[in-house]
Amino acid sequence: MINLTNDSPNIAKLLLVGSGGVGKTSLASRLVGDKYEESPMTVGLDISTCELEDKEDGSKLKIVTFDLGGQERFRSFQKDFSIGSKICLVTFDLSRYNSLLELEEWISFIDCIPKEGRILVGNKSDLSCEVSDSDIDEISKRYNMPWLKVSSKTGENIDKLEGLIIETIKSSNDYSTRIEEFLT
Ligand SMILES: Nc1nc2c(ncn2[C@@H]2O[C@H](COP(=O)(O)OP(=O)(O)OP(=O)(O)O)[C@@H](O)[C@H]2O)c(=O)[nH]1
Ligand SMILES: [Mg+2]
Repeated sequence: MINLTNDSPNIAKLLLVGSGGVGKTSLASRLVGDKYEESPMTVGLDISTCELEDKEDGSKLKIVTFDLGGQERFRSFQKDFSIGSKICLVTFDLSRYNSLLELEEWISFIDCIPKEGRILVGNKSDLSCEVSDSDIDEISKRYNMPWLKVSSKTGENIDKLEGLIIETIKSSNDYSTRIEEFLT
């Protein structure tokens, strides 16, 4: 286990993947600035940074979010940006069943990310759900990912997601990556 101190230089790269419109950029805004605002479709990639606090010991963890545009036409150059991530939010839209099925493709895409660093996130829990808990459970078991239902709009379960992100990163043996390595 890694002991994170308040002046820890450690940075974790967090990748957000999932189909277009599932709410990845909205989720990143919640994590980064605890806010919800309409954002245009992501053209390829958005990068932002934030600090998450470990509620257990008060230590801070710097996170660089790599939010990939969900549209197919960006896929050819996005692969390089996913390299070096130790954690990935595999995101779908709870109000759109197809977005869960489309995760197959995204899971192949993130084959370079350690299996223990993947979290399945169902977004838009404030809307009426097309996806049942047993549907999510099936995917979760198939790919061995923990799962959470959240709403970027209302903020529901975002604190739980932050806790899970910190826990996942802290239990990884090698999560520190120099920022220059992200951008090469
Ligand atoms: N009701 C509701 N709407 C949401 C939520 N999160 C995002 N949205 C809406 O869903 C739409 C798409 O959100 P984005 O965050 O842009 O989706 P994205 O996954 O980043 O889309 P791409 O950049 O095209 O891949 C926007 O109109 C958001 O306002 C949520 O939790 N609840
Ligand atoms: Mg986006």
